[in-house]
Amino acid sequence: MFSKRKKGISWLLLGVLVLMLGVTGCGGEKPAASTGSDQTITIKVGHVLAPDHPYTIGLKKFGELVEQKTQGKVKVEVFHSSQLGNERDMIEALQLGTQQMALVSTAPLASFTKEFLVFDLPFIFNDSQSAHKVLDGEIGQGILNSLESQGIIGLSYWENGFRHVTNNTRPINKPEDLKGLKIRLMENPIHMDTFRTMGADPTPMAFGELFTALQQGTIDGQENPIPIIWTSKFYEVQKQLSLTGHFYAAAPLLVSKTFFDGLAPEYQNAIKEASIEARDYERDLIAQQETEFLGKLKDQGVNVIEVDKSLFKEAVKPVYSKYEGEIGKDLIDKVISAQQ
Ligand code: EAX
Repeated sequence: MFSKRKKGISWLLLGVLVLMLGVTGCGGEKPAASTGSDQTITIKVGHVLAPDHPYTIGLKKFGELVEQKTQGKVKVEVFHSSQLGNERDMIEALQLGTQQMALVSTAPLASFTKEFLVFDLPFIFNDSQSAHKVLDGEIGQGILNSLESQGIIGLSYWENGFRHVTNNTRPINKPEDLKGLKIRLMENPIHMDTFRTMGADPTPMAFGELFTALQQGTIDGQENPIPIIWTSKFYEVQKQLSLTGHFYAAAPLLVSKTFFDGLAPEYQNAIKEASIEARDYERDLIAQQETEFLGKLKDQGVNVIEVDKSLFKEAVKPVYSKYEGEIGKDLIDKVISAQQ
């Protein structure tokens, strides 16, 4: 029926149609990325800690995983030591879309949303495993999702760790020993009230200013986990360490919603998967360093004091009464019972 000539024209038209579908993506597949499938996307991720802290090592691992999962199309640049600003600056930059990612403690998030306050209550978590169970479960994920209203996507909870008090004035064996000491804290109302309740003089300060303030003696002490006390060399300016473990600092890995929503689904999935795999890797590093570095701190002449934590737990009970209304007694009870 068809002449050879007409058949040839049909095949030609069919070829043109297939070519058009392939080029314009009308065939249904989405371009590999909003910036064009042949371009490399670079993510800048910032944090405030030292280049050898698990935050840095874990983020480098995250970058390797993302690059593998996207065949090299998405790369991650890690900026440590507050190179991109302090934690509040970076959270604001994510909201504006001027920075792609950040790894911060939950405490500074209190200035943006009240949802995370429950995690900043003193002694709310029994141990790291219990914290991971709550954070990685329904309660933690629900609170992480609340960040979307702030223009931020919380990918997973990494770990900063249990925080302990250091100072250069006197050994701290019991809460009363904190009386009158100027202690630097993160910018968080619960943290400030907790130390005020114990008689200290709390001073909010960005992490990047902390070492100099300790060195100059403008503050007497601070509180942070063992890996930070070692990697930020606080042992050079702080000779008393009391293992109070008064706060657990979770560290959500955050991405700008504006940036993330512009990525192709396959890149979004790669970033989500990598954030979980690297989270577990980073948590293991924190656990290793908490054990390894305590001995090193003693070798540097730090007086390490094992305190009776029940004295501190009793002293901070008024903080729960004060914040029960704002946080919600039912949420506090849920976090406690979820650890049983
Ligand atoms: O998130 O500020 C602090 O003491 C935190 O431990 C630090 O920002 C890491």
